[in-house]
Amino acid sequence: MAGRTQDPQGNKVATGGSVPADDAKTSTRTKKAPARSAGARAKKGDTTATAPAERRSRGSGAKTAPAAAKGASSQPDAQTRIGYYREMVLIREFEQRAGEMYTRAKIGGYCHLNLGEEPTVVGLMAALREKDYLFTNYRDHGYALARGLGTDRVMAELFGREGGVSKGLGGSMHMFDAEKRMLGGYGIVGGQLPPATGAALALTYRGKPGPDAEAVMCQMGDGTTNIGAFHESLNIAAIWNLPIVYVIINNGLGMATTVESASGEPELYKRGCAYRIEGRRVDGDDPAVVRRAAEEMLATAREQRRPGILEVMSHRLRGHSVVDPARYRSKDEVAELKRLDPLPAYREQLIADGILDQKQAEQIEADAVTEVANAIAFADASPEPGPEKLFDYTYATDVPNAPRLMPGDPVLPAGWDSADADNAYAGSEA
Ligand SMILES: Cc1ncc(C[n+]2csc(CCOP(=O)(O)OP(=O)(O)O)c2C)c(N)n1
Ligand SMILES: [Mg+2]
Repeated sequence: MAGRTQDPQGNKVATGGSVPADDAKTSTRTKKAPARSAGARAKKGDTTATAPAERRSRGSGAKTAPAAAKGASSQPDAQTRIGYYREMVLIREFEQRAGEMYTRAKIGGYCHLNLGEEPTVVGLMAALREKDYLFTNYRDHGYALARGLGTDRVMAELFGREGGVSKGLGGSMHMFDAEKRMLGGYGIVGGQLPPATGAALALTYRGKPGPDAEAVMCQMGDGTTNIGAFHESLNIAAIWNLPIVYVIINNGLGMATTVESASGEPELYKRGCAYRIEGRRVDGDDPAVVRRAAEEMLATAREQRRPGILEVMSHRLRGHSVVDPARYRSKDEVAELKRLDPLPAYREQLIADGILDQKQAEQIEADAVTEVANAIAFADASPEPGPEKLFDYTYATDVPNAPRLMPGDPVLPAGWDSADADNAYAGSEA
């Protein structure tokens, strides 16, 4: 059913695009024509999520994402919340220093930061189990850190050094670690969706559904929902019952373009309606709310092999990338974003709840400063990959291409000798 509901913890959430045929029809019928103007956006945002206990003001058409229902009713224990704060502060410090390192020309190429999205990132990564698989877009530093790839190795990747997670050959947009099951880091908008969907298909060959089954999380931005690969992937996931959760980080903007001006259905969690994929929208400022919602959708993926869409309402505090001064934002919008910054709010809440005192909070912040400074020193000391490394990681296997194999088939025939690879390749071209 599209409409209002609560999660098992009593947090208000919005849902849409459910599985039963009749409900799917109803939800399509009841949808209104989308508002197009910036002025209408704030009004529309107010009507999306379900009667929240507390609602954030969004000013007059600020280029910020509309708020989702706040879910503050049940919180995890003190240590977990302190742990969330520690992770969020580390990502914040990492991203700020990454921006600085870019201006010092230590980092080249593209560089997109997770500033403002820290609670969303931390909540999502807390929901993901070690054996699950993660695919993300180019705004991937925070995910790599929270997935445990290591501050040193992530910073070294930004610096393009051998000590980086992708041996310095990927850079900011291509964080990858097969052991941690973080399978990228994709620079093409929507590029992560088909391989993530394929990974979910592979899981159906590898094991049976159940509470311990593996699942895939595929993160993307709001703008990505207008790419063809989004719709193709959703359709495949629906008809083949794939264990995948598509997570849409709605930060209100794709570069400088608002969701409302780019999307026929700006309530993005409903965009699975056409494929009968359940969608849910949650507040991205609280890691516990994000975690619970993601865990529930992952459980459905594991146990019932049903895909899901989780829309997380978040903020992009700065420009699209570090070189974007975001001049399209008015002074009021910038001030509003500062007010919406979820990190100081989380800190204040922990102090108000008696979980943290000022001194402890400062210690957590000082620890992050030290850890990131050490990571910068590590990255600086790490050697650059020489040109001889250029082709070392181009192919995953000894064979250049294997388009006809199905998941589970052996890549190499029995008795294959890697010394034959060049001959075979030369032969295939002849
Ligand atoms: C296929 C393709 N088209 C355009 C671009 C240029 N581009 C890079 S990011 C971006 C906006 C994506 O916005 P969104 O999906 O909301 O993600 P966000 O940057 O907000 O995290 C665009 C258009 C691209 N990288 N790939
Ligand atoms: Mg966006």
